[in-house]
Amino acid sequence: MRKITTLTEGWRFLKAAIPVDTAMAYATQGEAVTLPHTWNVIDGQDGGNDYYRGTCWYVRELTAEETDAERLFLEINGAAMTAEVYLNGEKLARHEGGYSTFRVELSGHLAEKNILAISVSNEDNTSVYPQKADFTFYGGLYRAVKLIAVPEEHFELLRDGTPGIKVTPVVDLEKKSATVTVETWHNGKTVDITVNGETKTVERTAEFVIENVRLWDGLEDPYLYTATAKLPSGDEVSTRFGCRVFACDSEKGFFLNGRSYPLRGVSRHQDRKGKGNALSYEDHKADMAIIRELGANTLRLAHYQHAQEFYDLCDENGIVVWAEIPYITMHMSGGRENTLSQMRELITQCYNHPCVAVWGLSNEITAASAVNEELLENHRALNELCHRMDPTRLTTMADVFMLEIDSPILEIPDINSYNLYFGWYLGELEQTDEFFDEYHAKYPERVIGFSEYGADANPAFHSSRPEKGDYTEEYQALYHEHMLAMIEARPYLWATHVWNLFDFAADGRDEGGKHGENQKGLVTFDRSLRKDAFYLYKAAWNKTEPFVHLCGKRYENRCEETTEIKVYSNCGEVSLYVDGTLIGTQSGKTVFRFAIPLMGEHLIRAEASGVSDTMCIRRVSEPDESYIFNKAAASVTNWFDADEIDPECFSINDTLGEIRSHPQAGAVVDAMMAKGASERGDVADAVKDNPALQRMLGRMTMLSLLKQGGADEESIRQLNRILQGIKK
Ligand code: GCB
Repeated sequence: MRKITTLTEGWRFLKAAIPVDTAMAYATQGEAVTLPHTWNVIDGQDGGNDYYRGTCWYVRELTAEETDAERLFLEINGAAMTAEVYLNGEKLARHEGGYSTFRVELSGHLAEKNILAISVSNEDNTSVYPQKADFTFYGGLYRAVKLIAVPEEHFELLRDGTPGIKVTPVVDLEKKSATVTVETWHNGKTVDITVNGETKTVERTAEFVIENVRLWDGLEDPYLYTATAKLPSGDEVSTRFGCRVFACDSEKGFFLNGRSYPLRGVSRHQDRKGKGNALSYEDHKADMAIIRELGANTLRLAHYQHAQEFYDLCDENGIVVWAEIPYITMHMSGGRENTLSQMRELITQCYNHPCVAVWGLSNEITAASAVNEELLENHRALNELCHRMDPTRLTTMADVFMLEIDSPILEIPDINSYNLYFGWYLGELEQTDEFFDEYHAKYPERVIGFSEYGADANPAFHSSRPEKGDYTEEYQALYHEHMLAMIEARPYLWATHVWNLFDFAADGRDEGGKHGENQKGLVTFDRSLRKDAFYLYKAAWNKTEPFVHLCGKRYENRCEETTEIKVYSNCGEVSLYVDGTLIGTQSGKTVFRFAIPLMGEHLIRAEASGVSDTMCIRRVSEPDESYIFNKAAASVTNWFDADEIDPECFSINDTLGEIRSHPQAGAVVDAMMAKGASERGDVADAVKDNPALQRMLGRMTMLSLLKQGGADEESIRQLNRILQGIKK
């Protein structure tokens, strides 16, 4: 018999790096908290990059009833980022890594009265990942803490947080059968293992054959089997598993159970507004409901191991998962062992989940590190570890856009993926298309995916002329319309993941009208508002029932004589009514556009296959200032009318590449850029020395480069005047 007690109540919390003896004295005083808990719920979400990163204590008395066991283990499902466990002042364990489960044996150290004290630290250091990344590293005991009481004879609990049971199903699609190997770890002699109604008594490992196997078949039928193992002592473990076949093809993309199954979905960060990473099961379920509504069939669970409950939800809902460790942005010479231990734990703890398709080795690791032998060796070691522990799954990596496609690091994982933000941080939307076309043409035999893309949007901001960098809901929607079409035209992309499903905390950010948030989410941080771009993907992916969405509901006050009404729908035909009158009916796919004259206040209704959506908009004489984030940049849009610019001469509308191909015009911009570079130091050097980046910059217009660099109106006008004086 195994008894599990979740230690929710009774904790005292102390935000101070004090010695254990002092901390223990707080077992009955100090701030009372319940778990899950993070100390960065406010300061980690409000901007300024000033959240508390240090050591805190969680102290609790254990009752006699709680400690009554033959063998007693403490299970911690998430202690961010490092933790030390003390019982009655004696240090029993240290764990490094904030996202995985670990266990500590308490039996043998118990006394009459027992005080458990756990110090947790999210202080910066040079050996535990993550240290540099675009999200808040919340500190705390932010998942469950449990006591597990087991008999003397029991399943293994200590090694890398193992579930004690490992199930490997191998499916024969032709024979419609699966061979299921169940391995167990325990200190007994024999074990009874049961799968699908059949029980075998073995020492450790048993093999079963399931005929007429019901497959775990993605969204359509994510069927789960259960394997149970029981020792004579009564200790029992069980796990669900799924029988499925994943495969990747460099031309045809991803395959599930022998059929083409393009993976199209989103990434998820786990945190929430007002809660940080201290989530309830209800929170996880609510996230999954949004994912189902969207119609995504894959999730990249970024950038670390997520809660077991969430992988369970992915199993149950047929979502194919990319799982990864937080080896991110910057390689640390002292962090090699930590990358390996976090990967060991990830695989040990997530192995049985049928949803997991790939192990991600790292994310944008060359953003702040050179590709040198040390980095390559670390990746080879991780890759080998994955293959050794799990020959059934592929490894992958999320590459930063400026990583050269012929870099040797791309040859390490089984398949690859790029994070590209053309059309947001840098460059134009179409450069994404060009990037993949070039890659695929150069390496037709390599499997490539699109692991991140997105644009920030604050749903308070709106524009009829959306532009990169304006943070409007409309630009985000346009950006994703482009990407959706780009993806649909490239079936070889094995997986694509929008960055991100939800806005999330990045305390170092301060932009787009919000402090401390990355606003690339399709849904707001508190999950209360779906931005228009959410419905674009819903229209493309969710086939369950007809739906229609009117874009621009929050963009009520408009100035223009004729305004565009955009409708997203999964139906083939959409009708638009203005003030009750039918304006038009259009056939098409996903995006439907109507132009309507704006006179006063209008009630707009879109209708398709028996469903409808309505909104109200009105004509105003002056632009509504509350819709504009960057008032200075917004005025730039219309500076130059077409007739103001002489097309025979250079202008800021030409690309940097075109301008540089002319000696005189090139000298002008080079001089200007050299001045900018001397002000920027190492960043500029990194740009100068990076040929991939140089090529990309060459394709951008001078105007977009200047705006991106934050140039003011007068210097842009001045440069344009000079360029207009130079004949092409
Ligand atoms: C990336 C990172 C991700 C960031 C994202 C962004 O490439 O992998 O962690 O949040 O870009 O929004 O800049």
